[in-house]
Amino acid sequence: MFAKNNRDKLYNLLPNSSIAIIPASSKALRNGDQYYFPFRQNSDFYYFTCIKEPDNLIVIYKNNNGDTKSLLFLYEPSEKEKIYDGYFLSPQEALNISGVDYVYKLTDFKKGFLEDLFEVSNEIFFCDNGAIVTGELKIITDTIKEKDFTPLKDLMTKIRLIKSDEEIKRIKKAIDITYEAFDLAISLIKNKAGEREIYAQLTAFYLSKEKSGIAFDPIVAAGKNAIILHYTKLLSTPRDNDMVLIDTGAEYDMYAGDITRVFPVSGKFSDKQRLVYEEVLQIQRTLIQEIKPGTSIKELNEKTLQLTGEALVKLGLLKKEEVTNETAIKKYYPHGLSHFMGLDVHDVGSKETILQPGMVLTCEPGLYIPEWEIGIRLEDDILVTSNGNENLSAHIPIYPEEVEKWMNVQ
Ligand SMILES: [Mn+2]
Repeated sequence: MFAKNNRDKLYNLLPNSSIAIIPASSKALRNGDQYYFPFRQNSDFYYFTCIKEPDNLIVIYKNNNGDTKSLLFLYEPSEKEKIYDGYFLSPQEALNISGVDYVYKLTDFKKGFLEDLFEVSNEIFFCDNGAIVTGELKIITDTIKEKDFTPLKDLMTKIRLIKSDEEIKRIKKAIDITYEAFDLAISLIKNKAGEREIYAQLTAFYLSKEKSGIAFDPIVAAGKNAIILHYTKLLSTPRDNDMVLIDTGAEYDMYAGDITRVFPVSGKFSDKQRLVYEEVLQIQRTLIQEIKPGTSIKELNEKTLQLTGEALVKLGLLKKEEVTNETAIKKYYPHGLSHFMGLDVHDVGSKETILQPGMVLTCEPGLYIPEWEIGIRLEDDILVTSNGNENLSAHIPIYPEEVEKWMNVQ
């Protein structure tokens, strides 16, 4: 069972006589009495419980003999909330979903027995991951923060970095849904849809699929808008000679996909577009091969800078003597190559993390050339394996002739 297996991973790392406290998120107020929708559970809390409802909390405990227990504290709705919002998990349902040892009411948290746990514990780990907490849950977390606690972050990172088969399955599913969304985007581009319509249709598509959602706000950028890395204005309509950059990902059962493709509106890249595209693609292909156990994102970044410098010289944008000039390169490539992905699209782990089998990261070089009004980024999702890697999004066309064919068969 997913949540139980994850708790076991934490049990293995917790010292004897310690407790770990992981709060869920609360709903985030948008304006007036309206909340941001859809609600998205805090990733760490979900990981240990499989519970997607807000305002709960889990305590994971290991005593001095190494015996372990998990205690879920469940939010109890008011009568008014029951009338307006209807569905809330019953203690039995919460027990079935999470497989924890005990379920209590959230309001029970302060009633003494936890104080006892604090007393017999040598160390309190608290998961302060920046999630929004309000009401009773905020009162509780504020109380914990007054105590002498160790952030759970380092243990959390260790555990979440290595994906289980189930997690990889979900990421693959998210990638497949994203692939379908690109099909939809192509048909919209061909029908002269604007950025906003493409964006709206992508998000609607993700939300319409079972167990699926939006991993992050899609980036849909036509022509020179693609130079803005996280373009969100969505005010343009692609012109016939433009390319459209789409950086998007579905979320499937809480796990993210994150893919970028670039499409020529006319169905055929111009010579100049193709020239830049081939350079980015070549860098991406080379760097994918470098992803394997033992290296790090930091090392991959260095290699990317080197190749990007060489590409820029080839394109005549940098002088030969600037080929290793980081500032000059960064003008056309101002971001990093990779980030880890999983429950969060930018998942736990750092540039210094040494890659190990089971880690999943993106590979996304790019070139952004304001003077040519061209922005290209190509992004795949890569699973590190014992003998190298597996490109989980290898089935989504990326070679220019494949992309042109993809656009022309639809
Ligand atoms: Mn990405």
